[in-house]
Amino acid sequence: MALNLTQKIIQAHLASGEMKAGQPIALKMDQTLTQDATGTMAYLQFEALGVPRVRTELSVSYVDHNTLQEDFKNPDDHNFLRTIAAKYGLVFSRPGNGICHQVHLERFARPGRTLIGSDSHTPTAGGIGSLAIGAGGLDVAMCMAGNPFSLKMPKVVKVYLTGALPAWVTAKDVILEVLRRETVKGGVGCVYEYCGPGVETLTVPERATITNMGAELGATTSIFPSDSMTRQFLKAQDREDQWENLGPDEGATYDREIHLELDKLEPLAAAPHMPDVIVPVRDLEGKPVDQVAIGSCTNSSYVDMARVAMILRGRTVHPRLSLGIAPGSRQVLAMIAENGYLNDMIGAGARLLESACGPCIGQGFAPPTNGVSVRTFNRNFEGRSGTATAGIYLVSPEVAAVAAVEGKFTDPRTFGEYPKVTMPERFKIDDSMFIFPPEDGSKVEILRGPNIAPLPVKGELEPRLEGVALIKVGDNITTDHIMPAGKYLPLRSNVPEYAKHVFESIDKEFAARAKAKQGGFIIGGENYGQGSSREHAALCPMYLGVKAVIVKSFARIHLANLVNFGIVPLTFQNPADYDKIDLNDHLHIDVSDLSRPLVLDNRTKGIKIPVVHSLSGRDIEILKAGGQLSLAKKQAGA
Ligand code: MIC
Ligand code: SF4
Repeated sequence: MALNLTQKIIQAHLASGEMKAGQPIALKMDQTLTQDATGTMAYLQFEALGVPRVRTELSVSYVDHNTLQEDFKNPDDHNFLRTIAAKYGLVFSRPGNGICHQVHLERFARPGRTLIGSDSHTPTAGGIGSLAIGAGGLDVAMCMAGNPFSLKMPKVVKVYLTGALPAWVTAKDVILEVLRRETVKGGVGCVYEYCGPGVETLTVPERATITNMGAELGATTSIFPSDSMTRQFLKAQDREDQWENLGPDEGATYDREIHLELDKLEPLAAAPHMPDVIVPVRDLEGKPVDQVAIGSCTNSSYVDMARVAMILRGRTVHPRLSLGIAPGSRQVLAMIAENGYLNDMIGAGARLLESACGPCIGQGFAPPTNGVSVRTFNRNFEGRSGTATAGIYLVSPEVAAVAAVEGKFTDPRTFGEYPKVTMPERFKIDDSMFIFPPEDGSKVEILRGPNIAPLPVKGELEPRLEGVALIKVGDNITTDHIMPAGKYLPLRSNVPEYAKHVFESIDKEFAARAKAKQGGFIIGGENYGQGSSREHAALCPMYLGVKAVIVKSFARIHLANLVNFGIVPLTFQNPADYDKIDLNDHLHIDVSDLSRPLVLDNRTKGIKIPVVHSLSGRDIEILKAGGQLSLAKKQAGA
């Protein structure tokens, strides 16, 4: 049977299940990655599994999120991560080496390999032809211990590209156009597989910009074929031996198809406060801009930076705004320094930020009150920047650089000649900021700072869940709403402290109320839990006693995280029943047999509401045990 590329890689890694869309499958994972903000938990969980060394082909621990170091917490976490990597056989990417997805693409991601990462933008590696999936830290820990990754067999959407991008139109505009058509929930349960003659016009970093932001579609992942362009990139990274020619079989079929004519695209922006609120930049023409930020795992490659530098060359950043630039990796930074591009940036008055996530996750460089911030990032959720009143616009580096010079939105096509930058034939390769693990790590002492709190565990699932509706939220609630990052990132290793901030931006009293009521229920709308992979959005509510989350629909990673931490995820059989529950209503449900039809009893209103779930047999087993870790320990004991 002719297979598409996604099916081919899945088939080669299938540990169990059948390749039928929607059916549970398990995949062998060749590589794992973590970053520091999700990594500390992931390694505590890995440690609890009692496995002496990682059982993957390659596992890398990056430090890129939590780098402000306002006190001992972040540097303590870094020491913990460095020592635990050495103990268990992981490569450690030191702070300063760059953003995990950019660095992984440069140095480790491989065509045809599977990768699981505790960060939702792990699909960046799809740009090189890797099947790369974002997940919660616990799922990554399980894979590091050699278990396969469980998921539902995705549908495969063919994205057929024709033509070539015109001047000033970029890979960012490709994915913004896909988001315009598909929306932030359109990709749930799907892999976006890019093909067609337009593919060969896109370089690997351009492809990676597209697959990176596939996360914003809610997709399982996105992938490009591995072709001569991929080979060139690998060669330039001194890894040509890792190249494989990979693509769909002749006559492969797909579940759905969309067609994009690259030559018809124009510069686009995602307007506040969702990545699918897409407007052409020409419609924003003249709108004053208060801040510009260039970087993030979406748009911080060498060519992105070089083009920005050429736009800035000989000019000065507009007096009304501040421009911050974070090159994606030390490789990129070193190369723009060598080629003089850094001088163009400094000369124009750009503020150089660390090669890290920085403002993308609200770690500094917040916009002013009511500010219009133009960013090359991938998420513009309300408040994520650190300024509740700011509006974030997501654009290409070119649109951002032009706005920085002009002080207002400007259609870059009116700015002048498009700067020509070619991909380097050879990147500057310097792996000295990776620490490779010793053969035998058993004697390594793990350093644990006082901010690293023990893992909270939940008991077995109670047969009957009872409590009040602790909060009722609308559609598209993000994990940034549930568990804010930014200034609270240093609390990632300390669940009891972090849990005090659950839902803070929506309802300041939530955490106190949940504790006082000894837990209860969360009621939500469509696409609940979209965005990041942070399992704290399940772990901290679990710590506060949340028993079940009842919504119209879930985002993939958050749904898995709820199961992993023993919170029962349910959906309304009839979405209109959402209206039949109000804040503080007293609810009751019998979950002693999750294979039977379930009825939620709203005792305050005297109404019975049918609810359903999409849990696999394995999910139910995990829930019953009180979470994945409890189940794993139980099984190990048995
Ligand atoms: C994000 O972009 O939201 C993050 C911060 O990278 C998260 C991970 C986290 O919350 O630590 C993600 O995308 O998964
Ligand atoms: Fe870091 Fe932002 Fe990318 Fe998340 S989206 S990994 S915070 S750069």
